[in-house]
Amino acid sequence: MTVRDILILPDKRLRLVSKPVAKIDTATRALVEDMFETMYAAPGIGLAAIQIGEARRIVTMDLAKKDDPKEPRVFINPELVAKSDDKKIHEEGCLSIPEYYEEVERPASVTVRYLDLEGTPHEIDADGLLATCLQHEIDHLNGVLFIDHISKLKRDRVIKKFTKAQKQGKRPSFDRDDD
Ligand code: K1U
Ligand code: ZN
Repeated sequence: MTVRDILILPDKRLRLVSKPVAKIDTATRALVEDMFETMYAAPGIGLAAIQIGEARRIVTMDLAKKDDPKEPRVFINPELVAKSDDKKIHEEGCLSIPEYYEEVERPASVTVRYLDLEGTPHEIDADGLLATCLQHEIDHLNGVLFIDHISKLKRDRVIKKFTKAQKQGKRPSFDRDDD
């Protein structure tokens, strides 16, 4: 098991559309282990495989509260099959856009179909943080970032800061009151 490097904006690979997993084999299981190691080390509550450079439709997640037992979840080939008309605003962050947080409006509840690590199909109805996190991660599988859901003005500013920081070999800093 390895903690892998997380791709950071403006890495172009974050815009790739990931390919479905055709067979859940040893390599898939090894990748999932690396994803959990990387997600817990970050720390984060979710991770899409493309964030460690693997363009496959795999998501790991753990929404357990700090100090509670771990609740690792794996979603293979997750599909959004239904979404509510009512919307909810939630503050989001992204391990590929470190230290930048912004409010995002998304459907309040969703239904997601996916396979578990044994290849068994499931369908879950999600609301709250699970709904937000599932939508955020499924977006990653389609090359979409949470900054694509905010104003163009804010998005362009974030991309500019990260692009400049990358050229200087630094990390950008954000003031939470910046906007
Ligand atoms: O996909 C990612 O980049 C992971 C991201 C997931 C996410 C967070 C918030 C809303 C939607 C999706 C993160 O995990 S950012 C880090 C984070 O939220 C966190 C880290 C440690 C403790 C609690 C939260
Ligand atoms: Zn993210």
